[in-house]
Amino acid sequence: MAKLHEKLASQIPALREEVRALVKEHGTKVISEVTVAQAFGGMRGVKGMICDTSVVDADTGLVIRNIPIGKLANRLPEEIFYLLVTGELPDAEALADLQGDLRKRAEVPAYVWAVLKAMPEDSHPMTMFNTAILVMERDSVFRRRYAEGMRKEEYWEAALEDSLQLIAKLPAVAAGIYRLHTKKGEPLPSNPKLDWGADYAQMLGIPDPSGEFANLMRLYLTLHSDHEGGNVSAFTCHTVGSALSDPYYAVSAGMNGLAGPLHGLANQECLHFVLDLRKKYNGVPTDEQLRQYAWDTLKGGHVIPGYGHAVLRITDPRYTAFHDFGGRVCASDEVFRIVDAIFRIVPGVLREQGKAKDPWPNVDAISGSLLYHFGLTTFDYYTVLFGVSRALGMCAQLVINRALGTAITRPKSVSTEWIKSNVNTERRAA
Ligand code: HAX
Repeated sequence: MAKLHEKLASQIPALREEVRALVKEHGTKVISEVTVAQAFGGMRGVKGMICDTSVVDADTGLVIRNIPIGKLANRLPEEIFYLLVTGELPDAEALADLQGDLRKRAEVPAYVWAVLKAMPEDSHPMTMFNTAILVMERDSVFRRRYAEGMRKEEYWEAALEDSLQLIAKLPAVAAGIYRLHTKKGEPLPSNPKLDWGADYAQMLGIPDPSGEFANLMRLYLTLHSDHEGGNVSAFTCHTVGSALSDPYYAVSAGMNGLAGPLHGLANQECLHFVLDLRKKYNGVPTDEQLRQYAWDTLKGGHVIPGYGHAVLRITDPRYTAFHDFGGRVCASDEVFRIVDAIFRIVPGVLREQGKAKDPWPNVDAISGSLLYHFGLTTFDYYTVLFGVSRALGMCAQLVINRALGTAITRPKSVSTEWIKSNVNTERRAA
């Protein structure tokens, strides 16, 4: 099978032609309408952009290139990146080539560590992560080649080059941030014999005699890699990239969205929720205690972290994949048992309250409990792990968009006055 670059080069002409023909033949067909509620409500459900890397359906959850995420749980994150970009899983040769390429690019420039070490000690790990990505922008091939007059047909190659540089370095950057933030010591060197996920695991410096922590990291990095195009981080990355800002700028912007409590920070919030429960009830609460706690949370005006989703209307299949892992590796762990108990009770409470459209758990409801089991107990670091993984999807989407010559994002905003006068016109007409 062809190496990643060659594979893409062979696919792109047909992809461009397909899009050109679709727009030419069907450009005026209507695929979505927008209600007043959607305009005020985060554009939820409005179909207004294209993303081919993955699809999230309310009833199936994440499907990457026609493969449900549950069927990809045993794949390496590098395989997922190849799949996201090309639509096919790599064979052994193409995978080995990609892994070799990433290894060659893995060394983190010394200036990154100097910048990170100069940051205030109480900087949030996501701020450190974003800063590291942004400071590496000085090495962007996309920006340099654009300034030199790069042709539009070549944008994707420069975007891929920056993406591979970034993806190769992120595990070392992120692991180093963990060690600096937690004062565990200097960043640990990459081990070129290991795959991307296992190398990240060993650079964190967490003891792993069973090898299961490396397995968890591979799983984590695979499950979080992409979630179609409209979520806050992907959409932000897409928008910034559409201005032909290079992938360092675009991915860093996406990560700033991931840092929000309703998005990537939710995994941190979830574990707080679980541990608060454990503290309050001195162990695994009874179902009745849990029901009361959930109601108190809602009545206090707070959301139950890890539950609900903007798109999903089922238990997130990524939750299920993590649950399978936890059931095999740490079924008797108290924190894992509390996560299980929450799953028994909270959907019923949310349904009874009747506000959340999706009463089921999303991926964040469980991921933290598994990290915690292995001793990764620095909650505010969890979103960085998420970010390392999601960089795969953001970069894949950027490469495809530059290949297709996707236009600059520029939806039309309207004022509240405009809405009022249009609604009133309709009422008068009716
Ligand atoms: N607990 C309490 N109330 C909830 C809720 C929850 N878990 N989920 C939704 N609701 C509420 C909303 O706050 C909203 O209330 P208001 O009408 O008072 O504003 C109402 O139910 C309707 O919301 P919705 O349409 O069902 O959900 P949204 O699309 O607006 O929001 C969220 C989706 C994920 C942000 C939401 O479900 C939530 O806040 N969940 C908890 C936080 C969380 O788990 N976030 C991680 C999501 C996965 C992710 O992106 N990870 O990166």
